[in-house]
Amino acid sequence: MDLLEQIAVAMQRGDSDTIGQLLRQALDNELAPKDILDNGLIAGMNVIGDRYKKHEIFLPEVLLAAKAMHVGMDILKPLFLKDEVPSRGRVVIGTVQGDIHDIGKNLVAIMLRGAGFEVIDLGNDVAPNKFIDTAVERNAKIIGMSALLTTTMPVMKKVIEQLKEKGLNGRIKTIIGGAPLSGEFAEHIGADAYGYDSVQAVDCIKKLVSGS
Ligand code: B1M
Repeated sequence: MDLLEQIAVAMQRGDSDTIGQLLRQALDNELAPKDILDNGLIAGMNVIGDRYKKHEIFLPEVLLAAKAMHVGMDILKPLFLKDEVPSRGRVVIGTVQGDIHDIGKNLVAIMLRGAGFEVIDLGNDVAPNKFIDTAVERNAKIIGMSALLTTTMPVMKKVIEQLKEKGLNGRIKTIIGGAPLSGEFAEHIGADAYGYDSVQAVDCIKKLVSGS
């Protein structure tokens, strides 16, 4: 089994100690941080998601995997931030109301900071008006929303409707992302962009900011 596979397996076991050891070993072996993230940590988490769906594992195992993911992200985070450049603009980001899944949102925030954006992270379970009030107060041009539950996806629509009601759509652009979402859903609710993953999210936000 290669190192990335070992990382994915340790993720599935929720074994934070082994994750720490394997990640340091992978970095010593000069594996790319993005490769470790995608093909180690996220690959392992995807298996957890599938097994949870099939009722082969239960919430405690998912929680352990989430903890291991945080340990891994803490190790990789400085490596994504090292190329920091002067601010490209301000982004308000959060996981929508009713939803506490924040691993993907945190990854997007890390990548955005690494690409030179100033990120105001509102955390999870964020009410629609909190996104808008913060963006207005802090003069942010972008609101980024994450949702992992199908039941919380409609909250994104509420934010976009409230922006329209306040005459702010156009001035403040929106991007949405999260496992159950799609470009079609983004179009349906009138979001300005949809990010499939953290890398695509950064590309989309660069385009939104530059107006292209
Ligand atoms: Co829960 N959970 N969970 N969970 N969980 C899912 C989402 C689920 C699909 C599992 C399953 O059934 N297979 C399912 C949702 C089903 C549905 O809605 N149809 C589910 C459920 C049901 C629940 C609970 C309701 C369980 C319960 O209590 N009975 C509960 C909900 C609590 C709540 O939110 N109110 C719950 C709780 C939890 C934990 C707390 C245990 C934990 C979260 C810990 C945390 O986030 N701090 C957890 C986890 C870990 C998962 C799975 C297994 C993994 C999610 C994850 O972190 N993936 C998940 C299964 C799955 O998604 N397949 C599942 C890794 C992460 C890197 O990917 O978040 O998709 P992701 O982010 C990606 C992209 O989506 C994108 O970029 C990221 C990087 O590539 N992206 C964006 C994300 N946000 C973006 C924003 C952007 C752009 C791109 O622009 C702004």
